[in-house]
Amino acid sequence: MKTRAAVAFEAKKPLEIVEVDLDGPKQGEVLVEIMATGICHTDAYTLDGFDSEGIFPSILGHEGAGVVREVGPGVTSVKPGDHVIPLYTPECRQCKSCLSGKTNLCTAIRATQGKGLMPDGTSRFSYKGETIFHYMGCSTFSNFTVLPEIAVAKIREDAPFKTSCYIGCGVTTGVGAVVNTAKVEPGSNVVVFGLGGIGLNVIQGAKMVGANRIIGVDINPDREEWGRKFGMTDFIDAKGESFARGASDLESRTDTVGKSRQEIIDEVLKITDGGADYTFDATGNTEVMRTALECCHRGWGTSIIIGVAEAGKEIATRPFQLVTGRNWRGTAFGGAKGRTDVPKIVDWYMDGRIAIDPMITHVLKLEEINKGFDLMHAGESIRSVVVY
Ligand code: NAD
Ligand code: AHE
Ligand code: ZN
Repeated sequence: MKTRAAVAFEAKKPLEIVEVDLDGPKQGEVLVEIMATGICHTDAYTLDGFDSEGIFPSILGHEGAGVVREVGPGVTSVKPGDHVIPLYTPECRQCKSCLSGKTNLCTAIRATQGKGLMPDGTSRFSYKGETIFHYMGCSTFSNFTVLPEIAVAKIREDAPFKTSCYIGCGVTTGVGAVVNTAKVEPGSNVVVFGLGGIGLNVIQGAKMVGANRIIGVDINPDREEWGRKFGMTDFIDAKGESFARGASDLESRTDTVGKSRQEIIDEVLKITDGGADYTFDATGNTEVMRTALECCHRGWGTSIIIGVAEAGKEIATRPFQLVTGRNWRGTAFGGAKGRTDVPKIVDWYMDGRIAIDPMITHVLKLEEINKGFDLMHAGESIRSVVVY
């Protein structure tokens, strides 16, 4: 079949809207009509050439919601008409990782997924006879896409696509980092670095579990108002007055201007009487990751890395930070087991336990998708969503 898609033909070039060819679902696969997709910073990071797994030409997008239109042979868990959220972290319930009960990082199809291919080693997408690669196993920037059955979560039919697509990454990642990975206890002091599409969800997760002080840190002062809407109690303006509106991402990813790491650490230590119980990096900046670790309370504080760092970047700290009881951990997809946990998070949203609607700041047509990336880079959007 033919489908409209925004194709990333090359790194660092705008997406192009074209009609691509899509082969139907094979054994264990489903065809999904994507109704809406969010634009996550990880899509921008791959498009900008920072992803060591980035492959072009490809169809990006991994934060979608849609309807199953066709199933391939052997598919038993979903049927045409079911509403689903694609999962970049699948849940096969059979691999060593799934059976361990210790991780959400299902390994059943990770190797082919990282190469932009379906589990049988081929792509379903092509354009003028040339292969177009899948992305994160999802490719939600295509109106129709093919996914393995183990990479879709069936959700309730009354959940709106326009907002529930955000559960496909940002909401689950942020809230899940608090609930599943850190397991933040009521009364804890929490610091969140980066108050964007992910960080604001960390804040609302921390509020939901009854955290005490919830401190937000950002280089964009406009994010103070956003953080307070979702439960932030204190804000640290990391860049002070030197933040230039419209600064490029790369520029904003350095901390050479504005507050020093030590100044930020000192402020956190003062507010929390010695350090935070939990800190979260939602920036992808390795210097910020270090600051986040060093803001933790001696003896027990835990820092969770959510942000995805550019290829080649490494984290560093004095080993003494860990010797003296700080913990450094990371999380992918908020530690959520997709097929099991995503329908529950949709319920939390529909029951009003978590908010999504106010974070969808821009609704775009597929033809306007590049504007979504521009808004993100300019710090003007929280989440842009493309509605097909
Ligand atoms: P975003 O662009 O919406 O938000 C990033 C925020 O960080 C912005 O508010 C920006 O002003 C702020 N920021 C940038 N540099 C900073 C600095 N030096 N100090 C303080 N704040 C700074 O991005 P997002 O969609 O929220 O994604 C955030 C990060 O999380 C990205 O790296 C993304 O790739 C990653 N991510 C990881 C997972 C996962 O499963 N681990 C899932 C989704 C996204
Ligand atoms: N491809 C990158 C790593 C990218 C990465 O860490 N992705 C996160 C999800 S970000 C969603 O917005 C993730 O789930 N990682 C676990 C995994 O298996 O990919 C690189 O560095 O090569
Ligand atoms: Zn994402």
